[in-house]
Amino acid sequence: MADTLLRHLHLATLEAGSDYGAIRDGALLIRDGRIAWLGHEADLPAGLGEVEEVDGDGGWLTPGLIDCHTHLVYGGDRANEFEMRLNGASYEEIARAGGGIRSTVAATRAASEAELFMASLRRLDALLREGVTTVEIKSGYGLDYATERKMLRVARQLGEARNVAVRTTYLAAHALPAEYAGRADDYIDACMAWLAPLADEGLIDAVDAFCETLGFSRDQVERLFRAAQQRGLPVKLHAEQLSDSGGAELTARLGGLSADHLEWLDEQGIAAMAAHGTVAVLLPIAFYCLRETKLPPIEALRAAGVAMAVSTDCNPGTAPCSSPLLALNMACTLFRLTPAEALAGMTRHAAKALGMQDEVGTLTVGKRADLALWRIERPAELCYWLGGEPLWQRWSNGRMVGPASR
Ligand code: DI6
Ligand code: FE
Repeated sequence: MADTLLRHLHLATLEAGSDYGAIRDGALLIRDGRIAWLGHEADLPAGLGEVEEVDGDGGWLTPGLIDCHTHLVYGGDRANEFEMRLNGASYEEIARAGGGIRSTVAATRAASEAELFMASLRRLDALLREGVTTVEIKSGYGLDYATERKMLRVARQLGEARNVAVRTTYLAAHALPAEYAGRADDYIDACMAWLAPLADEGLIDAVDAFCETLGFSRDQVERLFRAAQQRGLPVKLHAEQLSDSGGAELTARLGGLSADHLEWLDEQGIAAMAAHGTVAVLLPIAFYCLRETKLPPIEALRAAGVAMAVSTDCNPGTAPCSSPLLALNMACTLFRLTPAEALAGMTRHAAKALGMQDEVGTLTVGKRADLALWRIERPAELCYWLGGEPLWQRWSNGRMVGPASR
């Protein structure tokens, strides 16, 4: 494959430091799927040999976006519950009518692998149209072996069907299925038993859980995480979303990749995350949809130097959203991140949240050429516009794969 030279564009390298790591009037060379050179166009090395040129027409090139926390494989949707609530039904009434996570579990169990794939592909394609080149996808709407496996298989199939890197996360400990009512410890044992064969099949890249009074206790999460770590799998946690359960502190202490949500995170949790380099994954769409009022402690996380990632949380209950750009906007408007922080949160820090920081997340020589080219005049526009389809081109593994599907 001939080398590709992207020129007549500006680079937002997102390397550490301020101002997006911007290089105006830049150029970037792709060789063998990797970034081989980047800098000011005026400094292009001589004797590049035969290259295929792409004229960026003055746009901005960023690392491809990384959506590091999604539940995008699921059956059905919950639009009916949204409507019921707005017509006055309470959460309890909806739950009694079989609603909430349980309704998604029922729909996901009922869907065939092909149906689940097609429904999820539409959501994935929406992410790609907004510049995503890496996406994390969780299981967690199966809550039984066969359906957790089906979800993870579909996630892998999505990665094969499209030019995007998929990281799978095993989230069987998302909710207690009705079959295990009153037996949460037994259910954690089951999650641990399912882990081995699913990992052996190559279906699991990381392990997650929902640590909450509604979900699982710290002790239960710790048991599951130790089993994951014995198999060499990294861990991450839904922590401190609705109350302070100390989940972030646990995850940090175990050397986990990230703690996610964090509205109720306390000082101790922040200190532990800072000490262990655990990434804080912020999910402003879920905050918005739940009409939360308690903000995650952004200023304290910033002061402690904790890396903050931003993600869609794409799921049918609390974030029916497949727009990473909307998540960037809400990270700014609701959580008061600067646009530079938000964009680092969906590139550099999101890569770290997936343990992929040596491979993707910044424009750096040697990293994979996963890139997004935007029709914008300044990087802050990626956080500013609501809609508008600013993506122009996407590269995955050095291949130009267009703004849309494929
Ligand atoms: N926290 C969330 O926001 C989602 N899961 C979780 O642990 C909600 C999932 C759902 O309601 O379907
Ligand atoms: Fe989530």
